[in-house]
Amino acid sequence: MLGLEHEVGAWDSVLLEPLTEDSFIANLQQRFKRDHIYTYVGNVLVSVNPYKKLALYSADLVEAYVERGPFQLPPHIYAIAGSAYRWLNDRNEDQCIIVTGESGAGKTEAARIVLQFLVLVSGNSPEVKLVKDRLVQANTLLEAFGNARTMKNDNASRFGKFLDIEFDFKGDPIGGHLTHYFLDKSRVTSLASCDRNFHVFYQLLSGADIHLLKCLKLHRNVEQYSILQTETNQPTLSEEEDKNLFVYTRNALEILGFTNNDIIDIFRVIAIVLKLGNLQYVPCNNIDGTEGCSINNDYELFEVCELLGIEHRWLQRALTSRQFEDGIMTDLNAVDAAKIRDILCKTLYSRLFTWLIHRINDIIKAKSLGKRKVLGVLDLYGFEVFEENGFEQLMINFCNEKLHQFITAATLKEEQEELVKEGLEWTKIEYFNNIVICQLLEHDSHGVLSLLEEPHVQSDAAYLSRVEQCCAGHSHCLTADATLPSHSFQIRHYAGTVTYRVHGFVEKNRDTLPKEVSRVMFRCDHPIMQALFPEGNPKRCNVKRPISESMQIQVSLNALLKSLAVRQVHYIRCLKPNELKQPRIFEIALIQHQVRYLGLIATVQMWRTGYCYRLPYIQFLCRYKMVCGNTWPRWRGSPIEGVSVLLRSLPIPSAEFTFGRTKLFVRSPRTVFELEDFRRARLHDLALLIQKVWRGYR
Ligand code: AD9
Ligand code: MG
Repeated sequence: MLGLEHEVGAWDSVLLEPLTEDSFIANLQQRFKRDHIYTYVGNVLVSVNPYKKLALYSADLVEAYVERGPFQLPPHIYAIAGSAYRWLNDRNEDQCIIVTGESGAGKTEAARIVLQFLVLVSGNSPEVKLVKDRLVQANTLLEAFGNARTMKNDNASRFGKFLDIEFDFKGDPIGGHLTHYFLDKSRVTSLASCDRNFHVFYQLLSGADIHLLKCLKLHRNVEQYSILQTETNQPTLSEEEDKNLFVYTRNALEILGFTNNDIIDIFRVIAIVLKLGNLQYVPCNNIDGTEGCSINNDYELFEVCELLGIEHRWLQRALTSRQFEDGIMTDLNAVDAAKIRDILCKTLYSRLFTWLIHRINDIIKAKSLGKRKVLGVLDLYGFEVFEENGFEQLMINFCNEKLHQFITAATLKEEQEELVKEGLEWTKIEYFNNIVICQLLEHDSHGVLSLLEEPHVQSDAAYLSRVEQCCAGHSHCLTADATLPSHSFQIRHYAGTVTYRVHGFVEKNRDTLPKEVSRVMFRCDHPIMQALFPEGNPKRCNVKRPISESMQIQVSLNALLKSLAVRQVHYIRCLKPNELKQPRIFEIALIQHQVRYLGLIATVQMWRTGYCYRLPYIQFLCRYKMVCGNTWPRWRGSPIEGVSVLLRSLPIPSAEFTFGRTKLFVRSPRTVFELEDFRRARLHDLALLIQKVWRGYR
């Protein structure tokens, strides 16, 4: 159990004296060495990944954090989750916890700990327990299907996840909703040398019993499947681990209410992807002298067709020929046919993932109507830069850039602007505003992402040339430079410089599955194919072309950030202490880099001189006038005078408050919680008084 007496360094960096970047990092390091991985910057929690299991998470500790409230116990994710939960219940306001940090910094673990807190802190009626079980299992399931090992992280999230949990007036979860962002589907068919494919492939092969394997026409051996092969092939997880994790994944499906048939159908799609990926094409000459191809290992295709429930000739024709608008069929050469095979594998997998999320959302949707509040947890993929970076990294880093902009605007820019507007004395705190990079990426007509949408950009070379025309000379973009590798451009992101190779950009951005393949998939007997390939329905004419990946991510991310802007937001900033994924190693240079780009020193300065909370006078009076007790409502006058009277009656030092033009500013979070405690105690007294009067009346 964490005890106050064993604290190391400063809990809250705001209290550091002197405050410098060095003292800030030294404090984190001193605490990290003693396994104190959490430190506050005001009400922001900084977490340094320990890369080892720590005894920091238990039902007892949850209880302690609930009983004693935040800021009375050492910094912890439970304290942040506890604050959000309290605000939700006491103030009836929607909440959000944003977890940030680069790949491997500990965001997904932190999000899991938040969920664990919410599960432990809320009620235990059978209905509530069922909702909680399902929320937890949804998380487990999505990790199996949406996470994979990369060079940076053995359990890297390959999709962005926003889980909104709905609560009733008692503070019990009654349902939830998941939103996902851009799945890195390209890894289904192409893996970097140290990476693995999505966990579920390995889990299924190791964990399925012999009957299931037979039913899916699979072999246990990973080496049999080409989409699971890399040059080095060093899967980190052992077969035993994958086998155990398969039990969790299967359990998750069962607890979420998927029937046995549903589960087999889902794994059948995984088996189809594995076997499709094995198809080999050999070139052949057609009678008319053109180049065609045939499938070398046709037995795989026969099995795929059995699993799909479709005649072999239909799929074989769709995979080896192409129909043009005028109805004329031509044979594909082996290279193009292999491309279609890969697109089909990726489309099948990513649409299965989306289908799973829709099903989960139906299952976890709140059943009861009525007033509810939501607490969301945002866990995206972290900023990443590899030796070679492609379309996926651009999408992922774009998300991080936008999120960073949101946080900077909320915590540094708007905060300072408001202080000036309210007439408070203020020395401006300097920070880097990455809006310039966001504009470089998503400018309406010539942003790096918008250029991908131009109708005449039909090849990677055409795209690169447009980037060179439109972005050359931008302070955060480098193009056509002798120092760059060929076919690439470079972006100086808020968190580091990344060189992107344009290979595959145009194709990956558009959903280019040929119509005839969709039509064949729609005709399959497999029960979910019609849902996965609706555009293949011959009765649906004029189906709109699907929106491109980059447009989709821009639209959905902007919608998310808009919705977050009206919530009370809490921040967990995760730091990665080393690139070796090892415990006990704290690389100062690596931490310094993250501290700088996250703007943490500016955040500490903001907190030292600034205010954690503000409320218009009239709202402050409405909420807290009751804590004045018997002295109220003797006073009459303007709201600001009322607030002065109120504050004089409280045992809180006046230095904690500053009067602005229209709002009262409060310095430390501790004071806000004190005010809330006074209010709660007063409400309790009033309830007792009412009971007494009521009894007397009866
Ligand atoms: V990514 O952007 O999805 O690639 P994350 O999500 O930031 O990344 P993740 O939470 O997956 O990183 O953490 C990486 C690994 O660090 C985990 O698999 C754990 O092995 C380890 N980790 C992270 N946080 C903790 C913790 N609080 N305690 C122990 C941890 N280990
Ligand atoms: Mg993650």
